[in-house]
Amino acid sequence: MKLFLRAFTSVAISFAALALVSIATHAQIKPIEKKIGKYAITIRVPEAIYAEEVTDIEFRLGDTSNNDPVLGAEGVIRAKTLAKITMPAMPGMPAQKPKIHTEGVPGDYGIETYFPHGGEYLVELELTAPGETMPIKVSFTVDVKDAEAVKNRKPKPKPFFLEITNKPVAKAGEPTPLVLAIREMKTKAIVKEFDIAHEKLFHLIMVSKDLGWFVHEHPEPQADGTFTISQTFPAGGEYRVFADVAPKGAGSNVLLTVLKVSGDAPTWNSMLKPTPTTTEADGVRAQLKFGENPLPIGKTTPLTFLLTDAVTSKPITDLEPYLGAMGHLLLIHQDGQTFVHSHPMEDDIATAAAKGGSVAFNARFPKPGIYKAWGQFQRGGKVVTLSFVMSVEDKIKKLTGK
Ligand SMILES: [Cu+2]
Repeated sequence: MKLFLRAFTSVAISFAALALVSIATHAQIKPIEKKIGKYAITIRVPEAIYAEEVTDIEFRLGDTSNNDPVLGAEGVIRAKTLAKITMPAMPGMPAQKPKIHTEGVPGDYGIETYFPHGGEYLVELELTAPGETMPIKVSFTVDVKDAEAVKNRKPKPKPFFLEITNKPVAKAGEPTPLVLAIREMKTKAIVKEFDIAHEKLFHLIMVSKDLGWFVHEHPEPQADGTFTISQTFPAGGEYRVFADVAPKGAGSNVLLTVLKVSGDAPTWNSMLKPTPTTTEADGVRAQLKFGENPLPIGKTTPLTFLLTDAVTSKPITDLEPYLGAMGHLLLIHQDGQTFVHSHPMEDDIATAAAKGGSVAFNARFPKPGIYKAWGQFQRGGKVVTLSFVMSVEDKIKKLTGK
């Protein structure tokens, strides 16, 4: 009853009848209303949207020149509809262009979306009513909660999954051929079309379970939709295989599978402990600067790599674009499963700063814990990888001791 009242009072009287219909099928709605010319657009976004699951956003296109005193604006059927979803804070992310379907009520439409991680997304709609030549454009933002935001919440299935189709018998120290397929969850069909993100169709990130070993590769696309690569794993154990892909029109998707490798245990230190914020590799020293300290949970926050020459301490000024950006940052939680989305800042100011050795990224930590970060930059045609381990603490938990 409470829900009913809240939904009822927040909807304009002319939409009351419509709200009743919606409540029957969707318990939690928060309508956004826009009026453009004679058209009224009502957007119904679920009150809580979570990342990593398919979500239905509905909208209604009404013609207010045909107003019914009870039902409100007459629903416009057979409108041409286009939707585009982007994340303004992460400009390099491929856009989602989800299909729009019609709902049972005339004038009602629905978009099936998938948000890869928490944050604020921009939804842009272009709607052309029959008889109109120009589309009406509506945009609104949706705040998506991290998949981890609520404990013990049963996640809905993702739209795609990653499979190593050749089921390799992997032995440490020996090249292992991997045949990778992205499949649709519903039909199990292999996805054959992808949008390019940062110059590649498929970013393959493989880590040992303890995050001590890391590679970022780009497997070769094959005619049947699979991707192939040969990889030599350094030690026995479990490896996490992440595919960062954008099936055509579906936006960014990070998919995970596990590969077991036989052989001797790693010789590296598998303890994951926070490291100093300065590190060196290949003659480059990196100092990591947090935009906020402590690092926030569930909020997009800047992380900057200040790169200097390890010998002269002078700023690095000869960075080359690597995969279409001045740097790339990958972050994985200590659970070996939670992949943090981070993107280089790509505006003019950030690009100019990067030429002076200060490379800024946006990242979003979905939950507390220890994270390992790998920053990748290119100099003289060679990729330099600089890694850090950092702790992201639950501030509330720390204060209250709970
Ligand atoms: Cu890549």
